[in-house]
Amino acid sequence: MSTLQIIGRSSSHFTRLALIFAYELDVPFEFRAVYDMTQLSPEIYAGNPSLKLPILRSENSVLFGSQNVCRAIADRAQGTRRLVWPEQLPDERCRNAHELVAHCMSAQVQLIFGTAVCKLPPDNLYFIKARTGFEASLAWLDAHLLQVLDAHPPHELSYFKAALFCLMDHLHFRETVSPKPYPSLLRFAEEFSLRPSAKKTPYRFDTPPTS
Ligand SMILES: N[C@@H](CCC(=O)N[C@@H](CS)C(=O)NCC(=O)O)C(=O)O
Repeated sequence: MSTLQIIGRSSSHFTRLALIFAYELDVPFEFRAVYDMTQLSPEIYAGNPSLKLPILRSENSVLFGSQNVCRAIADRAQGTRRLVWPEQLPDERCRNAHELVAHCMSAQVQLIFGTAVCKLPPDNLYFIKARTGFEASLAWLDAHLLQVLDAHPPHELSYFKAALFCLMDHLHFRETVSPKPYPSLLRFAEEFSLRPSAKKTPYRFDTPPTS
């Protein structure tokens, strides 16, 4: 295999984060879609035993998880674009913000997989608690966003910002909690959506080729 492969779904916010890094850093790749997330065989997920996406596959390695994938893409980049990783964010507010974005992304998966895919009752405490924590985390992020953005060191691409964009845009694509009560987050996402990497990666459901 000569080309780097990103294995994921065009409808997935974790996958989009990897795709945005690849486009921003001009790293060539081939996209391989996983069509059915109810499958239980790790081979469907490029050998990822957690049965999760995305995965980055090259000739001699397989990497699991969006942050690993983004870092490996950055390692292959030729250019000199300045990046900011979570550990380079300078204070506790920023670190909490990163944690809450990661939490919200996982809560979004929990709600979609539990209620939309598996048709479990949304009024179960398991989902009510997930939704409550999700909304409170978004409210916290909305209240602190400007300070977190201001605290970023100079950069062209921030993992935190790319992840927050993928999360916020996903709330329009798959309804779990409403994005409307969070004006700062909405404004931020609208601005990020103008980047070519965001325009190239709109959420959509992949359809298997017909033979
Ligand atoms: N920690 C992982 C989480 C990945 C994740 O939850 N991906 C979702 C797709 S957006 C998934 O695989 N969902 C299927 C499931 O939870 O069964 C990462 O950062 O990549």
